[in-house]
Amino acid sequence: MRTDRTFTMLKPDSVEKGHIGAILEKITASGFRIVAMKLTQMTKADAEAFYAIHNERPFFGELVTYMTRGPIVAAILEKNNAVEDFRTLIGATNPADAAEGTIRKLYAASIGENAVHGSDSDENAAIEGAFHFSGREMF
Ligand code: IDP
Ligand code: MG
Repeated sequence: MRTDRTFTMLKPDSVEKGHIGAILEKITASGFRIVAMKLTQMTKADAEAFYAIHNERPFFGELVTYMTRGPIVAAILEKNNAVEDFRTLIGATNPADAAEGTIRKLYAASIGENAVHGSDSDENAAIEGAFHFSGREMF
């Protein structure tokens, strides 16, 4: 399992608010190389599958509605220690708890609408990247 790649989504709130450029600038300035990237919109079935691990949680319906309401930017990112370093860059799930300067502190509105996704393990980074991209879309 490679340890130098992670998967991210700039969630619908980030796209709606015009934050794509600022967030990508922060990501690349932090040393991540873009391996794959696209603007896309998840269907209800896509979001239910992507977030299947959360399907018993009380916020699951709200999460699926949010993640499907508009386009997202999906991307695979490369850097040494990518998963952990990207989680540090995005900050805590709840922006109220996120460290100063993190993407969620800067751009997230709430624990639900929290601007960005970052994979939580190397295994999930590979699964999530393959969910959105074919091998010929990775560079
Ligand atoms: P993470 O995105 O920081 O890994 P997870 O616990 O994996 O956080 O939750 C996945 C996503 O579900 C969050 O990013 C957020 O959009 C949403 N979510 C998590 N907890 C809550 C909550 O308590 N209320 C509403 N939405 C939530
Ligand atoms: Mg998570």
